[in-house]
Amino acid sequence: MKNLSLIIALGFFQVCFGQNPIIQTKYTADPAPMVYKDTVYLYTSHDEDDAFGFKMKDWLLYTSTDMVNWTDHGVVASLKDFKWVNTDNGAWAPQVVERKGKFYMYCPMPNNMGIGVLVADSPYGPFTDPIGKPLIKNSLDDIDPTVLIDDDGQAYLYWGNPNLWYAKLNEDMISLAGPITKDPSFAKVKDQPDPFKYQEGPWVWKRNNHYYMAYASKCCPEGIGYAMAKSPTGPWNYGGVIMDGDQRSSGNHPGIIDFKGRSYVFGFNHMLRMQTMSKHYERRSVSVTEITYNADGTIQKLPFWTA
Ligand code: FUB
Repeated sequence: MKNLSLIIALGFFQVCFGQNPIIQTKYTADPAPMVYKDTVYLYTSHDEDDAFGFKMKDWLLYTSTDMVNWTDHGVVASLKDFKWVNTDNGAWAPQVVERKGKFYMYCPMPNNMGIGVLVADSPYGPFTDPIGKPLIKNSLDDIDPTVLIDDDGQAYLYWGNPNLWYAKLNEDMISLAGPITKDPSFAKVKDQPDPFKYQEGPWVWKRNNHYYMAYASKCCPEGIGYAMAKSPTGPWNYGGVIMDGDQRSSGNHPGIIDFKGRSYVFGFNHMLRMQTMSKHYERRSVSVTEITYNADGTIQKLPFWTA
């Protein structure tokens, strides 16, 4: 019966929304796309089907070479891969980056246990924990890691809700090369305007010498905002909104890539959950749509997820 509902939902959404949500056989969130060679590797978190509240045990992988057809590779990593994690709930938003043929997966840990890192020789895994402890254990903000490897080889790790934090990584990608800093551009100052409305889910990238930080903006419903800078450590200037919050999307978590000459934003929404009439709120669905950059590097605002 559950499968029948999903098939009906799939037909409905293909008529109404084209290919979105792109994953319709499982509930997925926190998309972390990685372009490697001619393929998009889409890592996601995974909302369990039978859960009430967040129930997230593992991370999934989907691949595509055309952004239309997606292959399901199932679970690529789970909380069990971290020996120092003693719960089976809390596999939140990850990101995988490649450096010199190795693949590093940065994973937030449940209950403020910090941010861990896994490494593999292939984007498909197997991923193992090279340090046996958290890479980041700094504050209650320690979720939602995102990584930039700059053109000079220096890598930066950013994370945080409701503050944005960052630190340099060593070339080994599994140790810090400097202090942890709370980014002042995104900081909320009492009685001062806060144009960024940063909440969580940072996603960093560099394009045409502009540094970008997209993020989920101001909760419930969260939209996708972004900032731009001339350096990886700011100062950041508010760029605008890529997508407004919408009642069909209580949260959000952007992942932005260029692939085969086009640019895309991934995120998630509740369209599949609403269609299947699920009462469980934390059942999300990854979606994707094209974005367009203006000549000055700013990003054109989109309506809600389109095909
Ligand atoms: O999926 C769990 C949490 O919800 C993520 O860490 C946040 O970014 C939000 O998507």
